[in-house]
Order: sequence, then C-alpha cells, then structure tokens
Amino acid sequence: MSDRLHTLSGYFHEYQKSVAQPEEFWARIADSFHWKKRWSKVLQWNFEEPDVRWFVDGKLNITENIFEKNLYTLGDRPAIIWEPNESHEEVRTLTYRELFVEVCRFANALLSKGIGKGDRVIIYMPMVPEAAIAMLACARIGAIHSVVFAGFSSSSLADRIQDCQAKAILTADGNYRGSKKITVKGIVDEALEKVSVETVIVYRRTGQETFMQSGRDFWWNEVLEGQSEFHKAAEMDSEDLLFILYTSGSTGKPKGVVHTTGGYMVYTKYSFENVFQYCPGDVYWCTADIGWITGHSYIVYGPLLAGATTLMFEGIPTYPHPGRFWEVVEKHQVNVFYTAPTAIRALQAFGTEPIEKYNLSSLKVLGSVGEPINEEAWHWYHTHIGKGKCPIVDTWWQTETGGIMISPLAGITPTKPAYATLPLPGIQLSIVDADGKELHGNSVEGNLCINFPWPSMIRTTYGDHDRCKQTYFSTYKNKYFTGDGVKRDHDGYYRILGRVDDVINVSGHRLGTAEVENAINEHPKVIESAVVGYPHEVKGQGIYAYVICDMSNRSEENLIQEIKETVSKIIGPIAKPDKIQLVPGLPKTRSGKIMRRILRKIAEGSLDAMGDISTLLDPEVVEKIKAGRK
Ligand code: 7RM
Repeated sequence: MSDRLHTLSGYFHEYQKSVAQPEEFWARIADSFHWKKRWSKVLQWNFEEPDVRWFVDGKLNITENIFEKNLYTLGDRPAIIWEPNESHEEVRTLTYRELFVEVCRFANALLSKGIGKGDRVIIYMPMVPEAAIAMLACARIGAIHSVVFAGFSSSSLADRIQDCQAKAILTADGNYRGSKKITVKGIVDEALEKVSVETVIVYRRTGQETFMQSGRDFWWNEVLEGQSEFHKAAEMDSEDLLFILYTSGSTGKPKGVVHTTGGYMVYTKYSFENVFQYCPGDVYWCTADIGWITGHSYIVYGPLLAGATTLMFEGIPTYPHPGRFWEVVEKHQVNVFYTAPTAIRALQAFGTEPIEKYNLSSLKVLGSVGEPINEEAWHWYHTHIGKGKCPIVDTWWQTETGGIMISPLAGITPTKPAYATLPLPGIQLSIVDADGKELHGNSVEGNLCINFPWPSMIRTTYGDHDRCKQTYFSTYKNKYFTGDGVKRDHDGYYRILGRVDDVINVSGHRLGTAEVENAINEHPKVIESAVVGYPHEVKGQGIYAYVICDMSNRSEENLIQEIKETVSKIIGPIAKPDKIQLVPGLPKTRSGKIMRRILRKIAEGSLDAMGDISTLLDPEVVEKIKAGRK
C-alpha cells in the first residue's frame, strides 16, 4: 500500500506535509479509492456553523470500495471469520466473494420491502455476520443505518427509532451471551408498543419462540428467497449520510452522531492500515461490539476497505472460562488483537494460568481503546499477552471523530505506558486552558481540542444541528472540543486524562450523568438524584448515585434494588449504578446547582479535602453524606 507509513522519520515528514498542505495530503490518499466521479474540491469548511464538506461533489459507493475494487485480487480471501459464543459451535468464514453475494442479496431484499436511499434503518442485532451484512447492504442501497447496541433496553431503542424516524428494524430472535440466552425480538416488540416502523426483518439465531406480527415482521431467510446475487451499487454523494450512531453526552438525551460517506471511507481505511500496520493475510480481531463506533470503524468498514480478514466474536471474555480470548487467538492464529482496558483488567484478575494453556505466538500487534489504560494493565498486557514483543497501540478517539486520532503506529512510534503518544498525520491537536487560550510547547495540561477538519469528523447531530454546534464548536472558538482532559509531556507525547464534562466511562461505555439521573428519577419514590463517576478497579469508572427518596413504608435495601432495576429497564444493564446512597439532601449552591465536585470527592473516598463549601445552602449536608458513604 503506497499510502502506508513505515518509519518514524516518514511519520514526521508526512505529519508536516499534512499540516502544511492538508488538501494535497488528503487528495493523495483519497485517490487510491474508486470514485464514480472524482471530487471538485477536497475540502470546504467553517467551524462556526459548523459546515464541513470533504471531497465535494465526489460520487461513490463505499461498498464498491470493499468489493468491486478488490474482488479480482481478494475474492477468495476470508473477509469475516465468525467465532460463535460456544467454542464447539461451527465457525463461519465468509470470503470477500461470498460476503459480496450476501450483501447484494440482502440489499435486494431491503429494496423489495420498499427500503431505499435516505431511509433510516435501525440495526439491533447480536454479533453475527448478518449484522455486518445488514450495515453493508444499507450502504449498498444508500439507506442510513443506525446500529443500536443489543444491550440497550426497549425504551432506549424506542427513543432512537423515534429520533431518526426509522422505517425498518433489522434484528434477531435472540442473542447468546455467555451462559445466557436473551430475547432480542421481544425487546423490539416492547419498543414498538411506543413507536412504529413499517418493517421488521428477523434473523433466526437462537430458534426461540418468537412473536411475528403479520404484515410487519418477516424472517430474514424468507426475504432473501429468490433475491439476485448482484446489486448495482447506488451512487452516493460524498457528503450523503452513511450512518447515525447515538452516543451519550452531558445532557439527558443521547445524540445521533452523523457520519458521511466519502470522508468516513477515506479515514477509516487510512487509520486502520497505518495504526495496526496490517499486512495482507493477517488475521485481525477487534473485540468491540458493532453497536459502538469501534465496531463500525474497526470491525466492519476500516478492515474490509483494507481487504483485511476481520474476526467477529459473538461471546464474552469469561465464558465458558477466562481463557476464552486466548483460545480464540490460538484457534484462528490472530495476528492483531484490539480490545478495551476493562477487558484486560477483568482478565488480569484471573492470573496468568488461563493464558498459559494457549499458544499466543501468532500475535504481532496489540491495541487498546475506549478509556485510559492504567500503567499496570498496560504492563500486564505487554508482558503476558504480547510476551514483551508486541507493540501496544493505545488508540484515542471518539464516536464523533469516526476514527483513531492519537495513537502510536505499531512498531514505528516508540510507546510509553498509558500514553496514546502522537496524532496521526492530518490531525491537528491543541491544548487549551479554561479561558480557551492555546497552550503551546511541551509539558502542558488542559482540554483537548482539534483545530482543523479531518475527513471522518462528525457532520451534525441528527435532526438538531444547533446541538452539534453548542456541544462541540462553541466552547472554544474555531476549535472542535473533545470533552477530554489531556497532558502533553516533555517529549510531546499525549496522555489522555479522562472526561472533563458530565460524561462517565463505564467499561468503555459512555454514559451521561444526567441520563442516568433521569432514569433513576423515574422510580416513583425518588425525589431527586445526583450521579457521579468514581474510580473502579475493573470498569475504569463506576457509577455512584446519591438519591433522595420518600422512605415511607419502604426498606432502604428494597428501594436500592428497585432503583437499580429501574435504570436497567430504562437505559440497559450497563447503566446500573454500582453504588446507591440514600441521602437526606444534596450539596447545592444558593442558586440551586449541585456541587458535583464534592460528590465526586466523597465517592472516591477523599473525605478530608472538600475545598470551599461556604457557598453551599446547607453545608451540614456534606457531613451527613460523608457519614453514610457506601
Ligand atoms: C472509541 C470510543 C469516547 C471517549 C473519549 C475518551 C475515552 C477512548 C481512549 C479514551 C483514553 C484512550 N468512542 N477514550 N479511547 N481515553 N485513552 N485510548 O471509545 O465515543 O465511545 O468514547 O472514550 O474519554 O472521549 S466513544
């Protein structure tokens, strides 16, 4: 691959070029793709609106760049290897040629159900190849997919269906997760009591009994019957929407992050190849769920655009035993392994015995994503999984950035534990202080911003452009604000310090504190609540909820249990608070603002240094909360 960086000096050289002449830089990379019509202008932008357009007037289909472009050379290479929940169940391998046929057939099936260009389609599915086929089939016909993580509750699902006015839902009967068999279609049915869609297509995974509403619900295999194995790709504009992905922010309602076709295609392939230094024939495994951006960019689009073999795993790290990941690595001779710090820490707790049973010598590169990786976990990963010989790429990025922004290039950039190191060429970072003043030079700490557009950046928040502007482009003038704190050390290396807004990161899952509070407040006995994150050994952050309740005729224990269930029902089990403390009041200022700083301190156990609490309406409440700390 000609766009590929191979040396550190090459990296610095390209980086300089990308800043000095960004349009030339990106045009050269974009020219290696297949465009039905080349762009007339590489980039048009302003961050005020924001209005950012890449490869203006370019026409393409992203799936043609996965299939048609590569078929002659890659046809028989495995595109997707699927490892099921149970190790004894049959592995499925789809070559590029086979995957192409499945995508075309499903694209034709979607069209036959009246789904077409511009329609929004919700994908609510387990980790099966059909989930990827569904995404690619949408892209093939120009429908806009919105994948919803299958762990979300029916009301979260209903909110998303409503927000994007989805025409169809692609789903499955059930889902195997470790020892559990979970109903999926049942949750869809619950959501569809509140909102409606025209069509539901159901993939049979578990074979469990499933309600099907006639005229609305169809079995996957039935809609595929008789469909042609070819579909001519829809011609899309570079800036046509490719997908919407909902993500949590500091307000209550998750927002639909919008990504568009041309730029997302260019950036995901570029970043995939350079960060992981993927070589043809390598087996690459990203353990994320396709319901998150990591699954979109680095299970499906990035690897497939690069002609890689991408492994999809249905199961969980600890089932049926804590060596399951390493069993899969050995079984499929995985070369590149990309996971989250929370998984590493969870497996670290089982010691090295589960690892020693397996031969991990195929591994060449390890990756980390989703949250800061602590030094201890980094060293454990490096020593016990990488056997000291695999570079670790600690990749910092966000749903909004679409692809990896800061990361070592495997084997090229010298790594440093817990550091995401340096930005990819094309990514212009800045660190600003609270007043928005840019901090130049090394050994500085502040808020992380991006000063210049990149091809896979967020274009808008679906249906509410002003929210996009307010959230990302208004805090600091002419900069995209990430919401993360960061340090640039004496070497110029970046270390991400975590969120500086009201977003918490639980096991790599993003949640807004307000979102969790809203769910807690749904419990009829709850009067008010305040949620903060606190350091958690395995999850990175845990959820600590302070709740004021009407306690009449209720035991504390029952209430706490019920509140947890309420949250699980409203958002999903991932948002269930780890600790709930019933409190007599909350530390509020005279103007009624909750001082979360104090609540965070108490939750993390630093009970002495409370700072200035004189502005509180009732400073005594702090002592009471401290006394009842969980
Ligand atoms: C890819 C993803 C984004 C937030 C982001 C950070 C945190 C992600 C790292 C990280 C430290 C990392 N998208 N984050 N990667 N923090 N080091 N390598 O996770 O939209 O779900 O979350 O995750 O706070 O803002 S996301």
